[in-house]
Amino acid sequence: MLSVFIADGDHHDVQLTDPDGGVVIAKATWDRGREYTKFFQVDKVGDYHLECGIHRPSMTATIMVLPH
Ligand SMILES: [Cu+2]
Repeated sequence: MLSVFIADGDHHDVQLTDPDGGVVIAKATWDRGREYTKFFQVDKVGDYHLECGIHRPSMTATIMVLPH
């Protein structure tokens, strides 16, 4: 589960991709003052990238998926 509260910046175009660049959470606009909760499943080990298309490269996050 990914839970994000948008504290700053009016709009963000956010997308989550898997280690091969495949889309896990489709690009959507997230707005200030709202909380977004997304559920997703991982089927690959590696780095998943959360990125805002408006504010990259500074507004990014990496979710590391480790082997079980
Ligand atoms: Cu942004």
